[in-house]
Amino acid sequence: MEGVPDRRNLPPLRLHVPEPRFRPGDSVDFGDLAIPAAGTAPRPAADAAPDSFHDLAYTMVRVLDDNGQAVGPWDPRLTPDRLRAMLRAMALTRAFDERMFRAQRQGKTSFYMKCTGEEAVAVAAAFALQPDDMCFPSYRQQGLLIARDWDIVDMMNQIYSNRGDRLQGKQLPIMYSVREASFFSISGNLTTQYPQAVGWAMASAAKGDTRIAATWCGEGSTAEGDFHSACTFASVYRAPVIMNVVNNQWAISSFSGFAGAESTTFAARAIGYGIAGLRVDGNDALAVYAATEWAAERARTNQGPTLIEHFTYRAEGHSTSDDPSAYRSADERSEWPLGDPIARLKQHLIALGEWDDERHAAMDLELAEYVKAAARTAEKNGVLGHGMHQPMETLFEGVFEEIPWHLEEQRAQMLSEYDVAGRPGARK
Ligand SMILES: Cc1ncc(C[n+]2csc(CCOP(=O)(O)OP(=O)(O)O)c2C)c(N)n1
Ligand SMILES: [Mg+2]
Repeated sequence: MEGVPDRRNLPPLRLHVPEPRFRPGDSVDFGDLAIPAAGTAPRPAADAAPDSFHDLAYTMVRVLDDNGQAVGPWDPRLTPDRLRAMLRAMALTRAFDERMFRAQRQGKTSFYMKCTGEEAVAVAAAFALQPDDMCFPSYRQQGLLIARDWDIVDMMNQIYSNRGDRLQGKQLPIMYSVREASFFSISGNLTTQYPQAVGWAMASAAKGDTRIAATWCGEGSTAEGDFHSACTFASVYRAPVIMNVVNNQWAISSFSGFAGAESTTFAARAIGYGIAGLRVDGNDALAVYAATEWAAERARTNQGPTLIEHFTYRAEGHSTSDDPSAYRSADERSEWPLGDPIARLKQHLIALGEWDDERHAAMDLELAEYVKAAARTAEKNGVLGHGMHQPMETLFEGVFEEIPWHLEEQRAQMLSEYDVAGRPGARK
């Protein structure tokens, strides 16, 4: 054809389809993973321009070294009491996860999601934020509520969708909503919390308030359009918000390569938007604390948003509906070079002479008993399969301020056809 160049010598075009490095049965070697030594990343002034520290999006802010010492400019210099409180909140989060996972296997709830190995990401951030800073989490930051001392019986009531459930069984288990703890309703629709957090932060600034927002999403969720529109708004209006990307390397069964991890870091997403970007060792509670504290100071002093990638590893299944042995090597967890966040903070406290194995074992025992007792209390309000826990008519409440006529009609019809226990047959 005229005008079309002769391309016979060109190679055929090829599509690149990412493939995870290790599949079930493969032996795992993370030896070539670039992990900078603790203490090597510089700490810019909180009012430094975002384009003056692009390197921080490619390295890793790390405080705890292999011997459990806190080193370098990011050491937040917390008191032993604060460190112990943080350790306890992380251990409680894990104990809570264990108990609720078991409750799901016992048929007491339909669904649960653990955050094993990622406890530092939520707990250390909660410690670095003010208690009334507004959090817009994903489903894997239960550690925020626990670190804010929210009643775990209340959390369990939601998981059991029982009589004590403040959400009246209208949300999937674990999708908490706690206004009193400045904890925004979790949504199952990935990344919707990002533009919501940015919008909330913009409103806080527009009103001349002093509270900032923080939000979390997984690395897989950065592929959502919502992530990118949130970054644009945050950058343009310099919204007082901290945007956390929890890179646990898996999005159910698809690995981080499908969200772009083969080409660059998730922290580097910040650079294109002119946002401050940090890449942090997510299994190092002190690094997470220091990065959050620094980002919060930027937000509070009108320096604008910060995007923090927390490099971590999802140690267990995506949820109780998942079986990771079907798609990844079982050795990944044990070979993961950044270790376990609880073990690392424990090691640090022991190195300081402020903790020991006996006290740790006693704490674990006490926390296991504590969550067991809480579960018993919550279970008195009902569990899955034990009939209706909320009056059926509440099904129609809480969405519209005034129930529209067509829903009112449906409610009346339902009440005429079902008894109070939800069985067919009109109420007496
Ligand atoms: C918009 C949307 N797409 C897909 C899903 C199904 N889904 C639920 S969780 C998930 C994986 C998310 O992975 P990631 O963002 O890495 O978070 P992680 O679970 O690892 O914490 C997917 C695909 C969903 N809930 N919402
Ligand atoms: Mg993930």
